[in-house]
Amino acid sequence: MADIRNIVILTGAGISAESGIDTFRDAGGLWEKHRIEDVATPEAFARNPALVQGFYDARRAALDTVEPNAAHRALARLESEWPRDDSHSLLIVTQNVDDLHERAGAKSVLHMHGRLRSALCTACRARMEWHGPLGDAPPCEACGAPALRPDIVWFGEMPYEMERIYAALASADLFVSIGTSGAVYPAAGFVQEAAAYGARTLELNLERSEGSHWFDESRQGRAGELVPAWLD
Ligand code: BV8
Ligand code: ZN
Repeated sequence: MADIRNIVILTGAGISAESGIDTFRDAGGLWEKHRIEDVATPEAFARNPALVQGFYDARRAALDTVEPNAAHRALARLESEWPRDDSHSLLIVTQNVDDLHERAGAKSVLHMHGRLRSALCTACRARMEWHGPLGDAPPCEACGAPALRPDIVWFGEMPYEMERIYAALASADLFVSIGTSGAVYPAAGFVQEAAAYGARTLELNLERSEGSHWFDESRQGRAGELVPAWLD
């Protein structure tokens, strides 16, 4: 790792699996209990806001019952030891909407698909920290309207901070993907973007993913073991 100055780490649901948070596509995953079209699109929210609010209220509440695992802690340690000068950078881009990276101590975390513990006002577009349920239509802290939705990027919506992500990929020496199936774009295309700019690419995942063939190296195993081992 000594020759690495700029690193981008992409994480997906697999890094939180050992903390007890459902992944999306494994057996019994979130999407098995709900069809994506039913709960994770703007159309679903317009059609049945109570169902969608309930789906996210349950997942937000579940955050109180889980803890970061060894993989989250290993990444936080890597970040704390990363050189702090303008010729080094480390960015964790997560597809996850949980707060386990932050609770493990990571600071440089970019939630490209939003966060469970944030609410977005559909009236004034304000975003605010939110830990309770949204299903009972609480008023927006900025404009007072009962118009808060989960601050989650749904299918068909633009992920957050894409320019910042592509800038980081363009200057990365190393791109590491941890616990993602490579099924969802634009995240699934980041490995090709980074490689096109000359980054080395590494995948750490329980099994081979849809994107494994794009990586210089792909290791299979549980994140709780693979990530600390990668950093030792
Ligand atoms: C966009 C928030 C355009 C929700 C998520 C038709 C209509 C509209 C769009 C599309 C379309 N067709 C295609 C698209 C594009 C679409 C897409 O890619 N669809 C896929 C299904 C084909 N993408 C979008 O819509 C994106 N937006 O395209 O906007 C646009 C452009 C310009 C202007 C405006 C708009 C937005 C996508 C974001 C959707 N929101 N999340 C929520 O969380 O409820 S995506 C959702 O799936 C998750 O957030 C997650 O990020 C993502 C991928 O899942 P993974 O994280 O990879 O999890 P998964 O279960 O799939 O895999 C887990 C992996 O971990 C497995 O490989 C497993 O082996 C491994 N694992 C398990 N245990 C462990 C482990 N690994 C290690 N250790 C373990 N212990
Ligand atoms: Zn508002």
